[in-house]
Order: sequence, then structure tokens, then C-alpha cells
Amino acid sequence: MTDTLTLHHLEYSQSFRVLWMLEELQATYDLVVYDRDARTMAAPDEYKTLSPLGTAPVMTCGDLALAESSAIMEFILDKTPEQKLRPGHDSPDRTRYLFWWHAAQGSMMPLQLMKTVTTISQKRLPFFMKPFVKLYTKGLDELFIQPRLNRILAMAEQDLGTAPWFGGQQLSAADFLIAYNMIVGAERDMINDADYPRCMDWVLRMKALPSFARATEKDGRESMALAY
Ligand SMILES: N[C@@H](CCC(=O)N[C@@H](CS)C(=O)NCC(=O)O)C(=O)O
Repeated sequence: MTDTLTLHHLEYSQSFRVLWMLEELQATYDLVVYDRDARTMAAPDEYKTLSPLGTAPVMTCGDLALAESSAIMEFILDKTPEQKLRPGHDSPDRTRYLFWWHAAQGSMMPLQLMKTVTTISQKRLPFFMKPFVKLYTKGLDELFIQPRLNRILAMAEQDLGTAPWFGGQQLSAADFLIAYNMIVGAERDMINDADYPRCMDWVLRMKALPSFARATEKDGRESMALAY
């Protein structure tokens, strides 16, 4: 890379996965860490000016300001020719890698977000509305969200029984992308040892990577996402 890449990392956010992958690559980069707004817990105003979406992560490089975790990670991988975090086009692991690379953001994250939004909004409602909304969100969760999440996790469990990583035989960018989903999912009891032991074992193996300790130290927080 000619221009230095800067990762704008928002605390307790999906930008942790980019920070982690940069550490795994032992890349040269600058890091700016932002606190969330103490009242709204959203990104602070200065973060929102970085890109039109106003969401984390954002990466800047020269004149470029790029949002979206997977776009940023692809950009970094494209600029790091010696990296081995993407199985090649003719690798037998290629389609598995592509599936999990896209399923993490395209299928799993929206379901997890729905769960988060319904849980948080229930907590903030006036007390007289809580029973009705609770009934509605319980139905939504049982009929729509959880069955879909379970199917994805069942597939993850099956795949992790045939090869150790989401991208197949080798640790790949798909592991760093889905790590946020899986680790936060485990912290929020969406994934447990009894039903998904291989997923939980994968979480432990990911957290044992030296790059996780380095990323955690730079992040300076005790967890990837806020507890609620
Ligand atoms: N699909 C986007 C999601 C970005 C996103 O929603 N980020 C959250 C943090 S996990 C955020 O910026 N929240 C603060 C806000 O919206 O103000 C990505 O992967 O970059």
C-alpha cells in the first residue's frame, strides 16, 4: 500500500473484526478509537462525518473513506498480495469460503440485529406497553428469527465437523468476519455449548490466536459488544 490505512474503530462494534484481521495480517496501519455517545450509545458525531452511512467500521486511505466491514476487509486483502486469508479460485475450499463470507453478513447478522433491536426496545418501553410488545416480539422470535438462526448454526456445526475453519482447512477472512457474530452470539446466549459444541470450540480456538490478544489490547475494552 502507498497511502497509510487508518482504521476508525468504534468501541463495542463490528469494527473489532477489522482490527482483529489487521492484527492477524500484522499489517501497518493507524488506529483511531472512538467512544460511543454516552447517552444514545450511537456513534459520536465526529464518527458520523467520516462516511455517509455514519456506521462503524470506517477505513480511510488517502482520499478514500470506506464503510461496510466486508468491503473494508476485501480492500485490505486486495492490497496485501502475500496474505493467505482467501482460498484461491481453484481451491476446493473456495465455495465454502464464499458461502460463509456472504452468509455471515447477508443472513446471520440481520437476524442477530433483529433480536438485539427487539430486546433493547422492550427494555425501554413504558411499563404498560411491555406485556403486549413482549408477546409480539416473542412470537416474532419463535416464528421467524430463531428458526432461521438455528438453521444457520446447524450448518455451521456440520461444516466445522468436516474442517476446522469456516473457510475450510485454513484460517480465512471468513473466520474474522463471522467472529463478531459468533462471539457476540455466544455472549448473548444465542449460541451455547449444549446445542453447538463445535461452534463454541471454534470460538475458543479463535480467541486463542495471538492476534486476538493484540486486537483486544488495542481495543482496550473487555468485550466486543455492549452487554444489555
Ligand atoms: N453492515 C455494516 C453494519 C454497520 C453497523 O451497523 N455498525 C454499528 C456498530 S456494530 C454502528 O455503527 N452503530 C452505531 C450507530 O449506528 O450510530 C457493517 O458491517 O459495516
